[in-house]
Amino acid sequence: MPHYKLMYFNLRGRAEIIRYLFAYSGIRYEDHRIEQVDWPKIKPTIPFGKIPILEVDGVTLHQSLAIARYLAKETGLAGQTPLEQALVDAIVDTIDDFMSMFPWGEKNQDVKQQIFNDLLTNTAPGLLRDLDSFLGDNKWLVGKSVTWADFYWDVCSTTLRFLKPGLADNYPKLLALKERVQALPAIAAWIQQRPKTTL
Ligand code: GSH
Repeated sequence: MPHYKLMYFNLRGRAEIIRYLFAYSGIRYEDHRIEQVDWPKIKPTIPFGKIPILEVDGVTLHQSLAIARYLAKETGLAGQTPLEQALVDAIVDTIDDFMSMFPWGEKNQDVKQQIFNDLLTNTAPGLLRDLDSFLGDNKWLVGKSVTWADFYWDVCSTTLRFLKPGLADNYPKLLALKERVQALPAIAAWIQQRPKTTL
């Protein structure tokens, strides 16, 4: 088993999907959380200057979704066939397109609040409607077993529901999917033990 070292801030953020994959598959890893104040010193030492990164036996991977996809393939959570894998990737990218619209680093709080409100009020409903109809009456988003697309929905919607409590309340099937993910014993244990952060 390779030695895995994950580096990110002390947030769920873009690292949490990776932590879910480690938790679910029971793979040991170093969950290295850095302080914001130390970041300017660390940034120039990191290829591409962004986190999360995952060191795999000394090889540095960047891009959260590339890392997550690699782990999902290693652990059987990427989808059972190439077609399922493409569907999983498409759902993850669809959710990520939305998450990436938020100006997370905006310094002007008024501007930030205005854009966040607009996205949560006017853009989120279309995404939720589409995800709900994609899920239909199925247990999992793609195929007959859980994939990292289900994890990604849970991770991202937890943050979205922190930002706008009640978001997705009109979509009980999407909320039930969230509960199914969080009830997976290894995920439930991780949620219980993880550092409590707002984002
Ligand atoms: N698409 C990249 C991913 O998913 O990994 C985005 C990485 C990214 O923007 N990371 C942020 C970061 O490194 C934290 S969420 N911010 C510090 C900086 O840009 O200096």
